[in-house]
Amino acid sequence: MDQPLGGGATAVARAHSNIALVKYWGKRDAALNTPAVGSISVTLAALYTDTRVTFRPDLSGDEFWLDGSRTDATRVSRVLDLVRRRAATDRYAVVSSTNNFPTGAGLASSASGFAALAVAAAGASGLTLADRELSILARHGSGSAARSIFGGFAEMHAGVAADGSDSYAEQLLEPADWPLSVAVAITERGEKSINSTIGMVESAATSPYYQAWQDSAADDLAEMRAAIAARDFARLGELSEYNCLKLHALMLSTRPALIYWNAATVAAMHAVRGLRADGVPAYFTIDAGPQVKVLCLPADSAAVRGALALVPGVHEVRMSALGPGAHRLE
Ligand code: 2P0
Repeated sequence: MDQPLGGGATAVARAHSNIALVKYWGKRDAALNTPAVGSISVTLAALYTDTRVTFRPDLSGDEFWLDGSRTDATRVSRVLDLVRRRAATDRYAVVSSTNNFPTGAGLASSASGFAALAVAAAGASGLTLADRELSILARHGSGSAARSIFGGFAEMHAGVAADGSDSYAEQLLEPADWPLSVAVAITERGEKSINSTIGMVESAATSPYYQAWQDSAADDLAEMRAAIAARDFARLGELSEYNCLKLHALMLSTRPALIYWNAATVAAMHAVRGLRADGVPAYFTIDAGPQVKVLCLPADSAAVRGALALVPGVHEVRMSALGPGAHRLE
């Protein structure tokens, strides 16, 4: 089947992926897709999604094309339904997205994807939405996408409101306020085995550590905010590793177990600890997938990249600076 051409109201947007330093895992309300805990992330310049949205009068449903293949549009329609209600239109849309990195492999394609969708859909429907409203809209697609509306450092608030109106992200720092580098060690190119949306529901239902995960989130968020405000890289890095390993302890204690690591993931973690032993401040973090992201200072980028490239099973190392927020491309 050929991808249909435009002919309606169109907008194109780019949003960058992000990685959480204090992580989101667990939902407060599944229907509103509000998180159980807040999170803090950095937006990555090197990884992004471009999305075109065209609302057309001749469609009987939404169409979603991802990297040129027709894909299930259920989650995309959840976001588009909110845009249609606000814009008072009943037109369906053709959505076409391309990622400049492997989809679904733990590189946060849902974060950049739904942030780009929120901005493009609002634009194509003629709505002018504030960043906070765009963040809420993106959250309905994917919790982590709420953070990708913003560049640099962003914090997602879990919120307490029953309608989800206080569950959005905000910017903490612009990228230029504290330039950091992130190395992404790709240890597997295929799709991950357990999707995060399902995995986090299983953790909440079965892990004896889930309550402790929720109870300790506020302390981690407060400490991370303080580390960012003080530009204290060692504190930021140490806390990122701690929060990451705490998340993976929660995943490992889920029944059935969520084991996202492969052998190269573990080898890369040891390589990062080896760098630190040699005096290079570098810290890892890992999401719901086997890739290892390493935070470092720009001056140490080459040393970090070189060390990761030598790890058996690492296919590729991509370097990234901190990136901008989601924006229109026209
Ligand atoms: C995060 N992750 O904070 C955490 C760390 C993965 C591990 O957000 O169900 O794809 O779409 O809201 O955003 C992955 O979860 O989940 C995620 P949904 P999402 O980045």
